[in-house]
Amino acid sequence: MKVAVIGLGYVGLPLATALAYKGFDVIGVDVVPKKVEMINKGIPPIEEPKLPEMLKEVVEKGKLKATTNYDEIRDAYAIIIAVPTPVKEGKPDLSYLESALREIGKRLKKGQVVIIESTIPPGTTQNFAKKILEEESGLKHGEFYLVHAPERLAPGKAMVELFTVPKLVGGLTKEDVEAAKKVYEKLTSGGVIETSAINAEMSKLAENTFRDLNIAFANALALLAEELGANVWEVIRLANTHPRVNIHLPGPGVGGPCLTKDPYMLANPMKGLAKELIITGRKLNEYMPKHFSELIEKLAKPGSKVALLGLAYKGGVDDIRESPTLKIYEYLKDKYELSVHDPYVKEAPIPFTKDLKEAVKGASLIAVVTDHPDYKEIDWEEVAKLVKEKVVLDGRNVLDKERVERAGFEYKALGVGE
Ligand code: SAJ
Repeated sequence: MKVAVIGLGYVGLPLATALAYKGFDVIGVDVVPKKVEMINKGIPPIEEPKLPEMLKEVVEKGKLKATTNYDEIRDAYAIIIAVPTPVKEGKPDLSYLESALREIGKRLKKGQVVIIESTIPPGTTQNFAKKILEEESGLKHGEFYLVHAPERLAPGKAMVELFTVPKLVGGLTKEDVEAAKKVYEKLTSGGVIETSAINAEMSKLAENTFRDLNIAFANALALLAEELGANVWEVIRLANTHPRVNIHLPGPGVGGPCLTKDPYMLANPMKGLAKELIITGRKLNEYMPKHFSELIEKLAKPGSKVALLGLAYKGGVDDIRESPTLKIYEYLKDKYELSVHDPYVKEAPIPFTKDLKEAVKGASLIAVVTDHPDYKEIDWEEVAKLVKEKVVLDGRNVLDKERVERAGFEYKALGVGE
């Protein structure tokens, strides 16, 4: 079965590779020629565990071919859209989606199924995508099929979860769902869950908004714990021993491309208190980098060197999209001599080093921003020899307090009051 994937980024490339791996003949379309060239050589332009080996294999077998030419989608059974749908100042920008839909619409044939994997505001499949496809193709929905099957890729785990996580397939009609099911039932062992387009749209946004609000609650507890002299990590650990409680973890900020935008897509069409609830949670999470910067300012004298550990938006990945570190860097760059360390990141708009010794040399404060597993293994006795002042601020509760203190450091943590 031939399948086309439009947009070969963080979602589209792992998906195209996974489909090819499962035996589909995949055409990947992207507007960036350099990306297409790399993919056709079997080299992924993004970092993702297991992707390099799998991509190389499917390209060598001729199961995945990338192109900039939309004409190659003509004889595909399904056309899957995985283009970005960014949110700018709280408002979704559907321009990439629109241009993909127009290009597809111009070439759409009877019987083809169009699948939107990109995250979209509720109602987009019915009120936006269907209209554009009908307008461009001259066909009526029913002659072609249309579903929303939201991507659920967590960077770092994509090449595992694509084959195991249940897939939501939301159609405008039963026939839509049946048509798209033929693709996904061969891809994931997690099964296909059939629903309507509007329910799929809302549930995708609900997943990430749930997580964002839950983290905002944890951050609210952290701020209170700092005021009251409590320890938020202990508070959450205790609360989570209740069988029906699962409070997430606080931190210096919530990054990544999903939790930072999906709550806005969900809240925009809401009204009153419901809207306020979600936006307030988001704003609280957006405030955390500033709060963490203020904690740093309490511990380090202006002009001294501060080492920020972690530039990726979450532990164990090289992805810096919406990383809290970028914001903390902005707040503090004129006040301190900043060094930024990250063992995974390859490129960034701010200076950083992979060498921990270089990062901490002469520092008056070491602040952990990202929960990279590597930070658990730091040799604090060695670090103690390099720093100017022995003070550590742990933003993610990743360090072993006793080990840090044994090396003579003063240990401070986000969410822990005096
Ligand atoms: N974070 C916290 N506290 C926590 C958990 C996370 O502060 O308790 C922070 C992380 O440090 C990070 C941010 O939140 O900065 C986001 O990380 P994440 O692990 O929550 O998720 P993402 O953005 O990598 O991926 C999410 C996942 N969604 C859910 O778990 C519901 C993933 O499964 C989705 O596929 C992905 O969004 C997506 O593409 O929508």
